[in-house]
Amino acid sequence: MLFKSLVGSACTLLGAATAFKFAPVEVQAQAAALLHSAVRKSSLVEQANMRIELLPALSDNYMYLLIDVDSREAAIVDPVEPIKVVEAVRKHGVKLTTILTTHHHWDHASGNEKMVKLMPGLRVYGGDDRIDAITKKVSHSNNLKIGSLNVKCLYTPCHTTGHICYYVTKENSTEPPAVFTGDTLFMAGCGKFFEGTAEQMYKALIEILGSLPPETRVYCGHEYTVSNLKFARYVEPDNEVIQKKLAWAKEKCSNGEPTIPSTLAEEFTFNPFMRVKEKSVQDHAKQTNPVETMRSLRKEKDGFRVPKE
Ligand SMILES: N[C@@H](CCC(=O)N[C@@H](CS)C(=O)NCC(=O)O)C(=O)O
Ligand SMILES: [Zn+2]
Repeated sequence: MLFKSLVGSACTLLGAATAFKFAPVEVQAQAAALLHSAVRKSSLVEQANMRIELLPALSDNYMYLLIDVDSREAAIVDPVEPIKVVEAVRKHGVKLTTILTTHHHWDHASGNEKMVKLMPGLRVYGGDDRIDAITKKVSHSNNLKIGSLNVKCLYTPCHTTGHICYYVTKENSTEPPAVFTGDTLFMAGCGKFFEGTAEQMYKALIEILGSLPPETRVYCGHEYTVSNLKFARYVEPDNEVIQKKLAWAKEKCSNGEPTIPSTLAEEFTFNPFMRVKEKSVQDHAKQTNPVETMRSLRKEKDGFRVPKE
């Protein structure tokens, strides 16, 4: 699954990875990862209490360094490239205490063992026994702390049966919270239903994530925004928000900049999987029920050929 994603990435800069298309699949994967990592820029989202560094990894994954500004304690989400994490931790001069793992797939969890070797004593959280180096299995509504930040675990099974999203708040802060959504909610899309159903993704996107404050910033597991918005445009050709966002996302990607984060309020305006209650989306799917619309959209996207433009 992942080798394919490494060479067929949504945000292929200069199309460079395609030069390796006749090489063995492992070489393709390594070449694509190197090319992408070299050109994708990291970026920092700063708030008074919470600092989040977006660290591009592999061809289109994100790792996130979450820093509590008050205590200088930090957590890392899905550290698939540990050396990059260590460099970022040193750069910020923070104390890394925790790994937050969204799910067990290797493009998210395979750095855990090395991370723990490099920085012994790390707490490793996740919702699945298949997660490497896990020290504490969490479930829905479990709370943990990164310094003064509160992290609430949201159980969102479907992409995998043990998928967890992490919702981060700071008490008495007027600034927006953050949610790390792994491969459940992507900007303008959602994860494939590898181990779950449309009912579960509906619950995850609409009932659990969708009921967080609308200003919540969404930090997802992959840079798939351009290809997701092309599918969104196909579902809702008359939705101008999608067209504008697509032009913006293409520009960002061509500069090697992330399109992340979005907000939940924004997702409800352009993400077809968050818009399954909208008539325009239901009409496209030839359905009248939101869960059936979700099922139909996912099936359609699984076979969708992303247009060049
Ligand atoms: N469509 C992906 C293919 C890779 C893939 O299957 N990715 C998984 C996560 S590792 C997924 O759930 N993708 C969601 C989707 O394709 O809509 C891409 O743009 O590169
Ligand atoms: Zn993934």
